[in-house]
Amino acid sequence: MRATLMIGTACVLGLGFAGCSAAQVSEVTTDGGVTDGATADTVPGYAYVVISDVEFQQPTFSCSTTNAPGTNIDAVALIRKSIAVGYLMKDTATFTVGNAACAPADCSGGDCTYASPTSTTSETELVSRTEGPPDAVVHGPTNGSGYMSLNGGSLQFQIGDVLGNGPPQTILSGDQIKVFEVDQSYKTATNGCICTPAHYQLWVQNAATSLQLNPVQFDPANSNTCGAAPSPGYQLGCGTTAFAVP
Ligand SMILES: [Ca+2]
Ligand SMILES: [Ca+2]
Repeated sequence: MRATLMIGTACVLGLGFAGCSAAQVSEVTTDGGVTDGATADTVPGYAYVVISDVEFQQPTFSCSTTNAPGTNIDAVALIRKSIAVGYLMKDTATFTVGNAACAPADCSGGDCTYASPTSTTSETELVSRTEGPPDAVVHGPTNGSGYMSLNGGSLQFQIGDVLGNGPPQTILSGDQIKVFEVDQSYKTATNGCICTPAHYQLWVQNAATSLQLNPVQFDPANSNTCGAAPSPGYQLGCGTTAFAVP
């Protein structure tokens, strides 16, 4: 079977995906080491991930329930052969405010503490809480740490190494993307966390396409809200969820 690998993926991973001319993309055949110099005709993976918060579309959603409205992102892992090989890469995430954002006065306590731009905490600080391995903690009466509320917005980013450092990794067919969302698995006997499993879309992107992924596994702690497993064709994450890259 003839397979091709691409060398010089830096141009594939580059912002804006400009400049990937045929001359810059080398092809290597792996069926005997013959290099014919032809350009591979498909981009062999995805450079970016996008999480888009749709929790506000749920009939039970209310801004006043908490001060952490919508999807609460702790971390995002790239899973390859059942092993986490990377996490959301530092300094690559861009947050986009959503149209359905809760205003500060609408959130519990009159402050959407974990959401940008409605919190006094800077967007840079909030976004940085999504980088690297999971570390979110809900502290009960005092502020939690290690996560960001999307508040109807979206987050686009790349995947780095197991500490979230660069360079960015290419996401491949057969991989999984696992989003760690502050859900029932973060609830303890004493922290008083409501910890609603939030609903969101997950997309992977390359120069040619933006592809919405299907969830393949929900966390068992969220079965009351999410069910035991995603139904065929269901396209939303629900709390901490693994998605398959086709
Ligand atoms: Ca975190
Ligand atoms: Ca949540």
